[in-house]
Amino acid sequence: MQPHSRRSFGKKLTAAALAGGVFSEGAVAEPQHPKRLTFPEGFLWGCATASYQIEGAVLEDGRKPSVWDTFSHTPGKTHNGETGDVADDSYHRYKTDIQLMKNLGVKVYRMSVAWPRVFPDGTGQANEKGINYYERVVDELLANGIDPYVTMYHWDLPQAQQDRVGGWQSRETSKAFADYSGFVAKRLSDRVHHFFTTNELVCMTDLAYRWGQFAPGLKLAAAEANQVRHNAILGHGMAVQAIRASSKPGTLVGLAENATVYAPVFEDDAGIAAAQKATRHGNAQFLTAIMEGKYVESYLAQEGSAAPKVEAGDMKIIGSPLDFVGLNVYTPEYVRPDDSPLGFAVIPRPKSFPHMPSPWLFVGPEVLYWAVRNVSELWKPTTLYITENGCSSLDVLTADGHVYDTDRVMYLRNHLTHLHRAAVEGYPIKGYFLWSLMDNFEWADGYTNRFGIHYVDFETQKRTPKLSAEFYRRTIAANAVA
Ligand code: PNW
Repeated sequence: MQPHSRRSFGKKLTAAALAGGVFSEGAVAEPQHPKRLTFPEGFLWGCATASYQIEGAVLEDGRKPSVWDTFSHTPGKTHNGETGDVADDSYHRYKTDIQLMKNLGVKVYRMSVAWPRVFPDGTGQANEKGINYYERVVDELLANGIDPYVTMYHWDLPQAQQDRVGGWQSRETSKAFADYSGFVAKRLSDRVHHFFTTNELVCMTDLAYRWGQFAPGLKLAAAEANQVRHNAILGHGMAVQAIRASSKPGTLVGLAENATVYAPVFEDDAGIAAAQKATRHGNAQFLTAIMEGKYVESYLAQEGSAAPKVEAGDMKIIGSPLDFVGLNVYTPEYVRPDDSPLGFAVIPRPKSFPHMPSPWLFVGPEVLYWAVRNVSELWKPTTLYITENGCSSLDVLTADGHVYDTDRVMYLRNHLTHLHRAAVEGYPIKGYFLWSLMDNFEWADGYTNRFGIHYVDFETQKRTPKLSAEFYRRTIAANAVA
């Protein structure tokens, strides 16, 4: 290779970008890079989305409202009153969206099923047209060589279920969720081999029923909110059993959980032990209870008289063995060992800690390594997936029709570098689902915070691959950080 002056190198790059070279779909000469960060053979690269965030078509084919329809239509709940009424219109454009993935070379896709399409009233009569839609999506994915991984609950609870029994405030909802999940598994498990029960327990319980930020927007007291948490993990366990009971042999079940990730500020034995203690205690109400089939003492002591009421047999259901654990990973907490009874202290975040436009999305790429390592060492799951990772960015479509999201490329490269470390150290991490395939309805933030690697013009529904899509395409092609 000829040596370049800084200036001529810069010029060349710009010229290539303007000629479309950076985004070209044709063959790209891959540099032979002897020190590439190569992933284990067969590592699965995918993208993730969720029903209410992309589908739109909220009144079509028998779908009835979910709590998110009601919430987003309530003044003051979402940015500018934005809703998922249309979103990415993926209900009609799913074939286009599957082609976006085919162009990337992804082998797996994490999607969710909208409960109110399948059981518009939460329970009772199934809606054939609703389940038929997911059958069409699954068939189209398979025809394009993409394996669907299906989430049963990505927060679109049927409004009727909320109205009838108070949603997750009642164990009636845990039971209804299991029935719905069993039905979906029965209909799809001839073609879908991986199911996730719940997505992000803290968001579907605390954010929705305790802090009022997500649908249904309630602000319950601690004891009632802890019962919501309990009903949610019970629903997860019941769904695991229902899916197993009604699916074809070989169907695998897990969940997609955004457990709080604790990274040791210093990586020595004491720091690593502190991170594990923090992981177990800090996730006691969700992942720890699920992995251990019990509430750890420190959680029960902390909650005191507000601790959840547990019926006989609940913890066994909650602890139903899983085939894999999915982790949604965004942001770390830093810990150090100390002499307190818990044995660790969380270090307060300094004001200047860098974050992406979503104010909660602090950038600490080692989060991916510690997510995998802490969970692996504590509970020894046989298979882990990263079921979400990615970032928001203030993307701008330039006059030349491109989105130069070098900030997202930076974010992804650094996170994948740390995931690579976990993979080569032998932890059982088998795949990565990037959040998200395309810009979509970002819950209470509406359409402001874009998480996609494809830019979506929400007026025209045009999808444009961002620079990060090309980064991901190259990463997948090389099975190495691009
Ligand atoms: C996850 N927080 O949500 C969800 O699973 C996705 O649906 C979502 O679009 C994505 O991450 C990006 O936000 C979260 O406030 C929402 O800490 C909020 C938080 C975390 C995750």
